Amino acid sequence: DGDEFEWYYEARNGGWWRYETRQETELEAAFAEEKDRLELLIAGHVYVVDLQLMLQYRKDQPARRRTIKRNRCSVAIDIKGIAGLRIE
Ligand code: V3L
Repeated sequence: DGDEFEWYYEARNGGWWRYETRQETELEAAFAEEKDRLELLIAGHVYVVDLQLMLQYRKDQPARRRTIKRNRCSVAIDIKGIAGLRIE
């Protein structure tokens, strides 16, 4: 299905991590609703995802940001794994 999208956050040393499926669904819904931002609970911490600037950061550590990407499934990118679980 060429109209499906996947969501990624950047790896610190190059490449991309895919968000877990449930969070991808939340991200896609927020994007469709044209929300400016949403909050996700990740490993017990609240993260802010800014859909205007397309970045995420832990709410209490806003300087440690990661770029995010909404990627069409048919477009190949350098994927390291999903939510910290390595592929390969
Ligand atoms: N989903 C899952 N875990 C996350 C996410 C997310 N959206 N955002 C941050 N973490 P920070 P390298 C990542 C984890 O940004 O060295 C990867 O998933 C984050 O996990 O400083 O970048 C890997 O597991 C990190 O463990 O707030 O390639 C790991 O980093 C922790 O939250 C190493 O990946 C702090 O991230």
